[in-house]
Amino acid sequence: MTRQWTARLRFVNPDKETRMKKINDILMTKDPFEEILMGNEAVVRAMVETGTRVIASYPGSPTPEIAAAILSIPQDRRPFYFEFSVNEKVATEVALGAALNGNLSCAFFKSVGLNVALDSFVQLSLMNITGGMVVVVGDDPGANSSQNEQDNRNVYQMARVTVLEPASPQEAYEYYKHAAVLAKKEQTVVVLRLTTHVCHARQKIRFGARENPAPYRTGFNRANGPYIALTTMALDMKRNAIQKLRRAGQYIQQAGLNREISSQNSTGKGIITSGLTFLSVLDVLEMSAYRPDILKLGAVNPLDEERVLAFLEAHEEVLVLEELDDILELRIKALAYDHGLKTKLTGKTHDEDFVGEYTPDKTRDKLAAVWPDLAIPSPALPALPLAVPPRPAQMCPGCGHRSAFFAIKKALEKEDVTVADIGCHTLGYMPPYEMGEILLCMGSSAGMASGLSLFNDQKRVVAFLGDSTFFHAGLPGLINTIFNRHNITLILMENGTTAMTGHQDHAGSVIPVENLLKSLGIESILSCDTYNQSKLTELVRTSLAVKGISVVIARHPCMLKFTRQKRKQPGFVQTHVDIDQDICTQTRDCVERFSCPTFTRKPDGTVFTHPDLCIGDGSCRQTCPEKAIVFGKEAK
Ligand SMILES: Cc1ncc(C[n+]2csc(CCOP(=O)(O)OP(=O)(O)O)c2C)c(N)n1
Repeated sequence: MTRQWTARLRFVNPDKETRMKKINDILMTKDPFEEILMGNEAVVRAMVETGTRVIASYPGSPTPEIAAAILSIPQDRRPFYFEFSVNEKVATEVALGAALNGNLSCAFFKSVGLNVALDSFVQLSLMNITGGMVVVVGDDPGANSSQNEQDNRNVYQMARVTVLEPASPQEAYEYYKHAAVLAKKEQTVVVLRLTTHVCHARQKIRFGARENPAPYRTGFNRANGPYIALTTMALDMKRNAIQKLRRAGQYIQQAGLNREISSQNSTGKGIITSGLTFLSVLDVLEMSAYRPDILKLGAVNPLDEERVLAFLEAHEEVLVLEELDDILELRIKALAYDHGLKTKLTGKTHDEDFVGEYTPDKTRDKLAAVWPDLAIPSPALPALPLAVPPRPAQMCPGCGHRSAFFAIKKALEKEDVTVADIGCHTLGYMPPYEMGEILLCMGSSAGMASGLSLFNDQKRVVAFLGDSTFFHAGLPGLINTIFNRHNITLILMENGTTAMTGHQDHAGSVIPVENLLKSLGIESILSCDTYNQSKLTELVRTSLAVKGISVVIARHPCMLKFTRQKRKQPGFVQTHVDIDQDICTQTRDCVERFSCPTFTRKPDGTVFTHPDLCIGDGSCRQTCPEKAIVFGKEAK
């Protein structure tokens, strides 16, 4: 199958360093220009052009490149204030506070970040946000880098917020600008709903000019409120939110955000779609026997009922094609029912329709099932000459978490229960470590472990937690453990960064984790470097013998971050380890128990190392009972 529309988006990743150096110049250019940018980067240019003044975020895929692009602009040139907040809820609150001072503001985060922000987020539409506020949420259909593929469109109707959904990086840029204009005009919040491949695709985009930023404002005035949504006050504020949403609908119509792509030979058929699915539909219809008309919705809330009704009336059959849940479909069916329309409406018909991204292949299958006479050929991508072996996710060479898992496993019994949390250390659940048997969401390990420990004298319960997650949502669970005197061992995997999402800074750089733990009154806090494996094993054993809460801080800097920094130093020589084949007796502990990707077993049973993977850290050397792992020739 040819992919003309989705292929116009580029998914390649050129040399990151060079790109990031260039990107800040691009983002700060004064006059209009054209450039190939990633969706996430295009959003930053829109922030610059719209005069967004305060931006707050907590990292998470698919949006961390928004932060990377922002941070590529040196702080003294940055035309806005930016911070990584401690979590998504706080980011939303910081952005709101700044907007109540009169500054256009923005909070951005990933799909599940909205769950964390929700308590504050649902209040936003009730507020008169004088400066205007945009919330950028990166949904992740296909769960490419998330613990689920939740469809946040389910929430927006409840929260009574306007939601714009771009299909491409170009639209991501344009729609952010619309969101900003509307948010300022109505003194409200507008959501820009991105999805993974809109965030990460690259496209040549025509950008506008930028003005010098206006001074920061500090003009909060409670007379612009009410800002306290208590009892009956909340009802008037809700009435106001409904009015704003209605007026947002008028803006959406006037701005032409919902558009129709008409065909000469639609044969009375139409498709209503939005987001990236729209591009997949265009791709697939390149090869069809006829082309249904398309109504492409750029605004998923409020629904442009007038436009949708006119489209339904003009067609005998309409297919609603949307990724994930049947949000549009149910509302469109209700609309058709209310107006007594005879249009045949089809949407999701199988469980699989609710699962995964609507790639051109998936979209093709759905279209072909609903309208076989479209006669769309089956995917015609050439088969690969060799089956590519699956490559499971794994920790990087030299990762301190690997050393930790190797050491901790030695201290555990088979029946002990281990509870995972979210971060690079989640990979501890993979063989050969197999630690962390349950995972919910960020910061959930201490709470779950506490529940598991109740009435449980037979099994010891161990919870893992990363340091960024500790501050994000881990603290309440831990405080609950202390408060209610639960009996767990917490292993804090401290690597000094938010590793999994690209090494963002976190509160631990200002508030040391160990100090905070001590201040909570935990009596048993032990710590060591994870490369000191025998010591870590011993500390975990000691900790497991403690009744009540005990903590082991398993510390080692993230080696990916550390090695990248080291490689930039002049005269740096990469060292690596080798196997001394004269000593090696093929116990294969390095491959089967330590499992660093540097070690590979040949068909004849001998083991060799990959110098291109090995970072020369040597954390593996203590794992070999024969001491056959030695530093290579370049070792210092
Ligand atoms: C609510 C929420 N926000 C953001 C993320 C994205 N995310 C995945 S892991 C992680 C943090 C990992 O940092 P840390 O706890 O320090 O563990 P590390 O990866 O450094 O081992 C983040 C922010 C998420 N999964 N859920």
